[in-house]
Amino acid sequence: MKLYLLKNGVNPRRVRIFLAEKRVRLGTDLPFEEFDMEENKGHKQLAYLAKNPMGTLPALELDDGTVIAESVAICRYVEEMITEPVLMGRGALGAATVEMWNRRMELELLLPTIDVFVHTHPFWVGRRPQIADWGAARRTHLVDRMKWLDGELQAHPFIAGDTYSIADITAQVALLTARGALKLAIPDDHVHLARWYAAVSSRPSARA
Ligand SMILES: N[C@@H](CCC(=O)N[C@@H](CS)C(=O)NCC(=O)O)C(=O)O
Repeated sequence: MKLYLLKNGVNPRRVRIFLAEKRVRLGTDLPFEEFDMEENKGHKQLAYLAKNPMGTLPALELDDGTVIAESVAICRYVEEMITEPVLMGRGALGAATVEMWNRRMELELLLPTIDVFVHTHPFWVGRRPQIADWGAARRTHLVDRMKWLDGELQAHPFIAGDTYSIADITAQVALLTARGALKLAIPDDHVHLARWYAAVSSRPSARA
């Protein structure tokens, strides 16, 4: 089995954190290869495109050659193989609740963060078409959703309820990127969001 990653990639980071929570040590328990957007661009070479024609990361190659792309699909596979700690919900209601929150964190936090980054950051000039108005609109959306999430976290310690889950990981990488690449930190008056962010950031997996 081998995991393909991209240096500094937001989605690869989700899988790295998920694996760390499952106590899987990259390189020791699971071989991996990390591509670099700036240097080798190995994910755009034929060898990788033959495995994942979309040329995106992460991807998990199984021993029989099967390739699982999409961060959540990889996490689902790991969740089924390593059942504890549960990160994708226990039972029908637990799994549905975590899925609901993880989708919300993808659609309402992570995708807007990536949109603002791609459409407004100098790194993407010449790499992707940039539409400044779309970037600005998505920034407004992201700010609005941070406020919404602050309100939600008044009622529960973690994103999907009382226990840490993949939804926390998705929100964590989104807000990490917002703070770093977009210079959009959690506002001082968002005390519940700040409390949650401090809690997830202090877990050992945050350094994965
Ligand atoms: N929906 C996919 C997104 C994968 C994706 O776009 N990954 C980015 C890194 S965060 C990537 O591979 N970018 C390289 C490129 O598009 O050339 C997932 O959740 O894994």
